[in-house]
Amino acid sequence: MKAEQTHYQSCVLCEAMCGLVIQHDGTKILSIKGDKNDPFSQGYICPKAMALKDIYEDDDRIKHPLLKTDRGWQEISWQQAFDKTALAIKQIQAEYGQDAIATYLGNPNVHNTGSMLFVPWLLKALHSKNSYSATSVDQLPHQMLSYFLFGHQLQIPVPDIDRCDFFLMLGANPAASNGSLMSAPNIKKRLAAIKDRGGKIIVIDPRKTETASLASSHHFIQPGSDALLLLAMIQTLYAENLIPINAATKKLAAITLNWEQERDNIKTYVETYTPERVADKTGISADEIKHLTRDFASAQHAVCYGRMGVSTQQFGLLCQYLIMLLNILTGRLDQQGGMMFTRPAANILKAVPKGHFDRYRSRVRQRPEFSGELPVAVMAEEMLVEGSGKIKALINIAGNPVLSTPNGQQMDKALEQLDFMLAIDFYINESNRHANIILPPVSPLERDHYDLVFNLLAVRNTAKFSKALFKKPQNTQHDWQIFLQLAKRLFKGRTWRESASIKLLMMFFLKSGPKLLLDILLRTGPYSHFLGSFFSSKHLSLARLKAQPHGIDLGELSPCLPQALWHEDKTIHLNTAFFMADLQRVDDIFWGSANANSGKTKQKPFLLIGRRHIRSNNSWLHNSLRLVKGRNRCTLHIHPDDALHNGITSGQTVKVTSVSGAIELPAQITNTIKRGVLSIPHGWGHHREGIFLSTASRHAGVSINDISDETALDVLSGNAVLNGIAVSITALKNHEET
Ligand SMILES: Nc1nc2c(c(=O)[nH]1)N[C@H]1C(S)=C(S)[C@@H](COP(=O)(O)OP(=O)(O)OC[C@H]3O[C@@H](n4cnc5c(=O)[nH]c(N)nc54)[C@H](O)[C@@H]3O)O[C@H]1N2
Ligand SMILES: Nc1nc2c(c(=O)[nH]1)N[C@H]1C(S)=C(S)[C@@H](COP(=O)(O)OP(=O)(O)OC[C@H]3O[C@@H](n4cnc5c(=O)[nH]c(N)nc54)[C@H](O)[C@@H]3O)O[C@H]1N2
Ligand code: SF4
Ligand SMILES: [Mo]
Repeated sequence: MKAEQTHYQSCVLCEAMCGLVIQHDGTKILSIKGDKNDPFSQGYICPKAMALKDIYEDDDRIKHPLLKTDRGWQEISWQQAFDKTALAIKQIQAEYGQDAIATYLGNPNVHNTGSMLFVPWLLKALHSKNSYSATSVDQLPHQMLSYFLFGHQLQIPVPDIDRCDFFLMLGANPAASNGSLMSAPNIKKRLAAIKDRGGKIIVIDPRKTETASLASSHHFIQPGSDALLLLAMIQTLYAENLIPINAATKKLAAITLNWEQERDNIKTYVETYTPERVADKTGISADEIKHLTRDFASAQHAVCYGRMGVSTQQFGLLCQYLIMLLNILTGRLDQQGGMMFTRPAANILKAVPKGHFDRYRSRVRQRPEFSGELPVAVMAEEMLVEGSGKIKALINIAGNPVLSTPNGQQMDKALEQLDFMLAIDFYINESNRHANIILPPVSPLERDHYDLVFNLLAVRNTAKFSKALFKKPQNTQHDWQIFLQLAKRLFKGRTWRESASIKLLMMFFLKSGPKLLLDILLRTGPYSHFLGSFFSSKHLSLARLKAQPHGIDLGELSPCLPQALWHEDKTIHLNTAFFMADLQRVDDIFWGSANANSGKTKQKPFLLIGRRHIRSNNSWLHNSLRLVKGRNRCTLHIHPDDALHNGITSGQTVKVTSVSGAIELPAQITNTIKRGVLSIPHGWGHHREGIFLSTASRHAGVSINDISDETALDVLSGNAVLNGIAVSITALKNHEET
């Protein structure tokens, strides 16, 4: 046996960035534990960390480029794979135009340093308007909000959880997700600390979640009605004169464009949304809404935060806007214990476009782009509807749209009929089974890591460089190398300027990869001052970070305004007219003749929402035996009264039907869900033919996105509606124990 060695690195599986201590013998992983010396996570890890070992050892993981042939998948060389791919793309673009190639970027790209830095070059080489990503089934409202208010799509403030004493949380379940747009390892401890210092946590959720059970109080809310609750809270602030005049609100007033006028506009907009009027629609009484508002306004350090449950619903962007207004009106933005901006050591904001809106629209549904992306809910129709401008090919990078985007069955059909599909992924998932070529990058333990994205969204400023645990095996490629190799071939023969730019890029970066860029970002970042000049060895640099394998602490969040504003006039632009225009839709849906849900959805008796589990990660960790063993987790949560009323007993198979289709799964009767609401986790349903997944989970579960509705959008942002899907249920005869 070889000598045991210790390696330190950060986990890349979710947003919490936990520090790991990995014992290994040079080829095998012996154990993965939490790193007590990591200044951010301080020893915490969750059960998913061990999946890094499972992914590394997984025989189903692809290690060579694959070409689909009549005789099945054939291994080919990297050179062949790159050349074939580039040729196919060039031919399709020559025949059908540049927009005939679509790209879909999945979630793991943002957990991959090389992908973050180099995928823009591939996109640039393709130059297609059909650019899609998981953003529009996730945080698009947050990005649009930050673009409009602060002038940059990624200037997203986060809750200062460690110093707040009143945490109002809507549509988030960090006890299962470990926090999102709020990187906060060991969230349960951080939440417990709020209560220990005499503070309160209030959770608003149609489910009494793992987080809700840790909270001071929980309010069941009708899915999709948060905008009403938030409007009523703001109405109460005005009606009861609860808007404080203090240093915090004065500072915000001074840096907000047309503050007085906007403040009066808001008052007029919200006037009719009284707590009494919205109580029945939300399921929260008028008295509770008023109390909540008073408590929020009077707490010393309060913050209101909303995540997936309020972003991926019919009023995603309006909800995020109203949450921000609540924070701004009560002086919580940029204040200790409130919503604060971060100061990451390597700041990518300068390198990322600030954003733009509605420069062009999708062909079929005329949906506006945001910052060069169209909503993924329109991707399948752009592939299926005939006509000039139809998508003919897809490059799917670290994504699984068949399981992750609305109406997966339609997506499945759309991918099947493409002329060409390339997947860059180390698994053959439900989407990639339709690929012609699959290019597998190395696994997460074979690459260096610096978290460019989640340090931007972390509740404390820290920095850490993780060296790869294992050397990249010969004849394998990093994601970023794949992107550059393809970009090089696609740029060939283009204008002199384009060819020159890619040659220069290749010269500098094909060898150094992300490291050179990372070093520049660190040396030019906000912590350069305390460490000396650009070339000084004391400067915060990559070398300096490498010498600190546990990472370094850069302190708590501190006020960043007005410096963090990107609008030229250095003010916050509330843009009330743009956001409040959506109130018309609120009125139509809640008081008019429109259906309770947007899109083609017809009235149905139940509203369906999702859920996450600590041992799942979207659609792709279900081949790790240790994470999937035990009881089937892909169950239908239903309230006991609803079960009784519909003749459903525990474990009974239930057919859940929406306008998009039907799925069948076992019932789990629980009073942790609101009456009239059902819940199914996403990412399951691996039964489709042709995928590589050898654990029993191959046959477990169904995909909720087979019944979500691609036409249901948060119209203001284009984000998909994944929570609050109208469905009906039927109890089936067969009875199986769960
Ligand atoms: N109904 C419903 N649907 C949802 C959600 C929901 O709450 N409810 N959540 C949504 C959200 S928030 C998200 S982010 C999306 C996620 O949706 P997607 O991003 O489309 O899918 P993932 O399940 O994350 O699949 C990731 C794929 O990337 C591959 N992969 C992992 N690491 C790497 C890598 O380093 N490089 C490459 N090239 N590939 C890699 C994995 O093998 C896997 O096949 O799902 C969304 N869909
Ligand atoms: N273990 C695990 N961790 C993960 C992931 C994972 O799949 N598994 N995925 C990662 C990713 S990509 C992301 S984006 C984050 C997401 O992290 P979170 O935003 O914390 O996501 P969820 O756990 O889905 O929590 C959403 C909550 O919204 C509630 N909800 C649904 N509809 C409504 C509504 O209309 N109103 C209100 N108020 N609440 C509603 C749901 O019941 C649920 O409790 O998690 C990340 N971390
Ligand atoms: S919470 Fe779990 S999955 Fe997320 S970073 Fe930490 S160990 Fe990894
Ligand atoms: Mo996500």
